[in-house]
Amino acid sequence: MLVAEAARRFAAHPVFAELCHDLVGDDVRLYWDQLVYKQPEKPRHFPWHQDNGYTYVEPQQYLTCWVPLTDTTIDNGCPWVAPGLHRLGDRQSVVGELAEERLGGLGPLVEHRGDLGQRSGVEGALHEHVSVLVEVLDLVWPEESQGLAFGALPGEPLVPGVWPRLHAPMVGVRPRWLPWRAVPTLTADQRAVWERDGFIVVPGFADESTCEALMARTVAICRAADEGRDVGDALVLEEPHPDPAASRAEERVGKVFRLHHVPGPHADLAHAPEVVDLVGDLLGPDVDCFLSQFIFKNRGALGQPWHQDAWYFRMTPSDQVGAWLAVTAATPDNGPLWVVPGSHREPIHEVVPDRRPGAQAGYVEIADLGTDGVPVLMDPGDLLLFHAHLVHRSTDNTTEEPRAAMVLHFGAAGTHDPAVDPDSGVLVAFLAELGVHLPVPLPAAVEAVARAGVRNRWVPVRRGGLGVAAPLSR
Ligand SMILES: O=C(O)CCC(=O)C(=O)O
Repeated sequence: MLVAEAARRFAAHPVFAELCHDLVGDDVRLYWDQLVYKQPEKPRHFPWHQDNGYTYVEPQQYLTCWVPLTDTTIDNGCPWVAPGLHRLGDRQSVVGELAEERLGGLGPLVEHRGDLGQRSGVEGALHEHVSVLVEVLDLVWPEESQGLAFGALPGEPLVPGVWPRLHAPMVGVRPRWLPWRAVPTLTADQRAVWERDGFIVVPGFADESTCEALMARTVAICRAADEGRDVGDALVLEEPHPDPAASRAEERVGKVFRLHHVPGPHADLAHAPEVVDLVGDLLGPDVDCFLSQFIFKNRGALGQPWHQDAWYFRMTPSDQVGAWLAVTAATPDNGPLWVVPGSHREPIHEVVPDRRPGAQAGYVEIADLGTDGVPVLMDPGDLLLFHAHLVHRSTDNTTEEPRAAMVLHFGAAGTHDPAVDPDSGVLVAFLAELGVHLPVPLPAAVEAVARAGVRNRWVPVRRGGLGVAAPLSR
């Protein structure tokens, strides 16, 4: 699993994570993997056994996922199981005997295969992965079907929602628990640039299909909202002055918020190991995503004036990280971001309200900045990571085509966010600082609306240095 990328993706498939969460617990690691290849006409009988007889893991709380890569029949060596004997504990030496005696025989697993597959949804979800897996595994371990075993790590507290940890196969009789990472994280150069400038650009970060999926789902949400259909928790914000010639719903939308906890491409991006590991390098082992917005900047739309995200966030600590993914190109004329390198070391600036006709409600501006900053021109798929104190803006879109970006904001778990503080007094004071004055005492209905806000959920994406699985569509 550590060697082959396709094998790693296979083992990290959300279907396994979901099954593990349901059957083992929340903090589940992959501790063993093996390919078993049964050569034709070379019978290799594996006697009755219990896997825990081989693992020496405490607690004996684990799940083996046995995935057939070829059709599995009685004649070609399918697994056989003794139903119910899992309740008898560790009886390795007598399991065969007990099965014969108490159950009147043992059934082959093959009889249940289709039904089990259908019930758990495994078959469909894995279908696309199997061919690539077979191909890669042929190269890596030409001799050996695929078995994966997942278990809780002994002696560690259970943390909700943690991905399986992948580690090397057992050495001797004791498993070695090794943390595993899907992709390289920040290089020394990137870290140095981050320290110096407060932002880094990762070219070619996301592929075309990721950008297309983000765009397609957001367009679908805009159209559904426009037709009065249910869009779940997503919040669609119209442009204050849309182009009068705009015909499609998405051409009248400025931003769509609250996407990172809804199963789909936005949440997948927020949980992607590539994103989470990079951001985790900056924020530590326990990271949450607290804000998501898809920004359309349609023909003629205004940009956002100079500001620091920390002004809007008011969090403690205030070192959040923004991830701005270019879904379309960001060109000099279509309203790219502009940044002031090094400004992440500055405190939060004073601001004045943005009074331009057509500006989004609530925009503020750092007036008299005294610098022009630099534009960040990007190709589709490029990623900008930036510090919450970095002074930045975006300019107007003077082209005919929309400029689009998917923006996620991450913070260290445990950060104090006044927007979600249970004390309504804190919420009222926070909103007052942003210029939104609510009545005190706060009526329940007003509080509910204020709490919905644009950021209403802190969603774990990394715990203990490991990625947390994205929510699955049911
Ligand atoms: O993408 C834009 O036009 C502005 C985004 C921005 O400044 C922000 O998310 O803080």
